[in-house]
Amino acid sequence: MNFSRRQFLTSTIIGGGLIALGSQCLPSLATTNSVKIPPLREISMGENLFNPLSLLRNFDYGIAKSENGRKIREFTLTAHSSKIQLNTALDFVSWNVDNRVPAPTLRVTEGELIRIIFNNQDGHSHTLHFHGIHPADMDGVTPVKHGESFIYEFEAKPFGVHLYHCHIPPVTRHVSKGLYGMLIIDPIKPRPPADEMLLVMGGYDIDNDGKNDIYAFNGIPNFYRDYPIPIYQHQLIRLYVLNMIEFETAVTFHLHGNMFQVYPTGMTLKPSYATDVITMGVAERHILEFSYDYKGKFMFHPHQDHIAEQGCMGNFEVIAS
Ligand SMILES: [Cu+2]
Repeated sequence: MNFSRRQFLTSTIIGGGLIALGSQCLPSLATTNSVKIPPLREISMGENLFNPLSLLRNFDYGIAKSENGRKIREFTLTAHSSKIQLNTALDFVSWNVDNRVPAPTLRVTEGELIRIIFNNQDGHSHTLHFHGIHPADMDGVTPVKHGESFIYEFEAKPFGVHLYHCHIPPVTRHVSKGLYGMLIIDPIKPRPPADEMLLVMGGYDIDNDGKNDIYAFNGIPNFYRDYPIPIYQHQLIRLYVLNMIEFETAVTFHLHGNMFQVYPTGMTLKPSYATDVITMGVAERHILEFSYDYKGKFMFHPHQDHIAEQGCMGNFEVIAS
């Protein structure tokens, strides 16, 4: 596997599945609590510093601290420019966090204090703007220049699936270059055990003409089309899904051969409704839950089919449990 050094150092195989473990990442209770996760195949990612299969179930819990009786989750994130090999013919210079697109998936529990030490080692000014509830001076709209750092600190609330992204204008450019990621705030009472994973939809404007040329789930176009995500039949899947496709008003997420339960913005503990296609504007995100009755290969993709045909396409490979 061709992981970044950090991913390699913080990953291990447990129970047949690849999950985050180490000083930066702690195992998700939800994914280690009696949930079987299929093993991942070994994949060479060419020039890329990250691998979408390794991002899929990778949740960064930061470093847990206690200060004055307060629980703190501390993260260190660094902005870079680095090349992504989008396909065999196409390289793209991304602006990113920690040399990966999407940025690390930060995960905390409601009520904890989030502290993010943001170092900008890129040549451009950037910020980290978080969705959620926080004071104005933590809103991440003040530029952090090249070589400078800023510490974002705020209480994690409300529980749900949130996001963070650069907010330097033009935001369309800074986001479509790759500066976005997911922030999951878990409810104090954990959700039931499930095979948890995340999908972030993004678009790349290669020629800087204000239109996307190619799209992806978790950074690399068509990756999960070519390397289906193994899941077990009858296993509850909890999918954290986020739309970060700029230049499109909205896209949908459609799952084949199944229906999913929708927890809007992840802010409910009970599903609101079931469907097999959900419309998401830019920055909209949800928790979707489902399990498969049948074995075999099932697609997932936006039903704006031109977007699916230009890279935002994936498959689940449902295997007998
Ligand atoms: Cu930026």
